[in-house]
Amino acid sequence: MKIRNLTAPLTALTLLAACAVAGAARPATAAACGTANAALNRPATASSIESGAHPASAAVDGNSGTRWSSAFSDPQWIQVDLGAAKSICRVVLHWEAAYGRSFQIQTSNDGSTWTPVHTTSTGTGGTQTVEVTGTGRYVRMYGTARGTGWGYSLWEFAVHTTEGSSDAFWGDTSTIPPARNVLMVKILNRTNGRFPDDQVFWSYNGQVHSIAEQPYFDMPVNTAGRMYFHLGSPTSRYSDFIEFTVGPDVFNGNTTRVDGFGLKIAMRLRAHDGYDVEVGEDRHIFQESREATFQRFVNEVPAEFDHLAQIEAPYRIPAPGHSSQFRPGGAHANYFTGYAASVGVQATTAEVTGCAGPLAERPGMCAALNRHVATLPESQWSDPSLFYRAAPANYYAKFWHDHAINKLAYGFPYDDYADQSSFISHHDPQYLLVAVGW
Ligand SMILES: [Ca+2]
Repeated sequence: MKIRNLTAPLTALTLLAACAVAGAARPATAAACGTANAALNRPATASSIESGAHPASAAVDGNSGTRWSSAFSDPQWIQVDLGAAKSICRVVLHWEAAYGRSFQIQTSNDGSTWTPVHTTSTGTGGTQTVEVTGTGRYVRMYGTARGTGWGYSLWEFAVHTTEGSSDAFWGDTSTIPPARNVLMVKILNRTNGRFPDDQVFWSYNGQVHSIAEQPYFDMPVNTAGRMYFHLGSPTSRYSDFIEFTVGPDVFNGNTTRVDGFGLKIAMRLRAHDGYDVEVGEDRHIFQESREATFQRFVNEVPAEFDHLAQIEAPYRIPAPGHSSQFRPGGAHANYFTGYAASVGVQATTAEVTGCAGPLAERPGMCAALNRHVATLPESQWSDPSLFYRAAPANYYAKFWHDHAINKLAYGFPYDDYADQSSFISHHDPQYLLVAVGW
């Protein structure tokens, strides 16, 4: 079960519970990818086996002389359980002669909902090293077209993670002091030198500090909290926030684009059990200039959405519902209305993008409208590969997904439907890193 974004209209803040686990990867550079095989001797299962001599476990036993082999049909899969959510940066497939020509590498937190992190239809067999960015407890090779008349057969299926590797983006985590409250929050200046540390401000519950004064905050239990960030001055219009609920032994929270984009934000949650995931804008967005990101938005969204990067520039890119052009009387007031009506929903465009009015209590339908899958059978509303394929769709939300770590973002209030949001939650938290960019 998932929560609605805290900024959603009519949100019941009490719905926040430690029941959801979303995760996103640290997009790892090759240098930051660990060398250990995280799949080694982990539990593996497969869609089928050719015979008892070729079990799934033979692909993760570290022995190059043993292999898994499937039945001679499509599709077939093999998956491995890493034991806990990990940031996955590389998968190595050591194919036997029976290789997969078309297959995906997929990740999952629950073993049932899968996210593709690599897709190919031109596999050539041999030893294939695939650089990926994803997070999950489970990693799966999902084959849809075999390269031969035989099945799929892997001598070894190796998975590499960022665990234990260094990552310049998040800096040195060994010096983070232990929390006396629930978890230690550290705010990082990732403005690429645009602002010095004494001009990067955070505020929470009446406290205001620059990073230069105080980069750490020992987070206590709270309900529906927000931490705000300002660049330049404590009241600058260059501002954004994260939102969270912190229990005695749990952190629940997310980055959000539900209201708008103000600053590039990413956060990484580390727990004492090794859980270590991140969400928010990806490294590429952090690295490029603010001007480039605004221009990227204009370049990538359809014309109806261009103005969002202009009407509050250079401070914000507001969500569609905050633009008069998408409201009654505006140039694009009818952008979603016909599409919504085609599936029996009488809602304004702003009600669609804001999951308000008749959609306030309909998470699935609101998400389906925003993602343009509403006319498909409801059974397909949770398939991310079908999302945003045609207009009308919430291309504002799509943009933030396209440029988010693991493509997870809160682009509209019910964007947690089908596990697409940037919500993360874990018990026994150790620290939360928050990167603030320009
Ligand atoms: Ca083997």
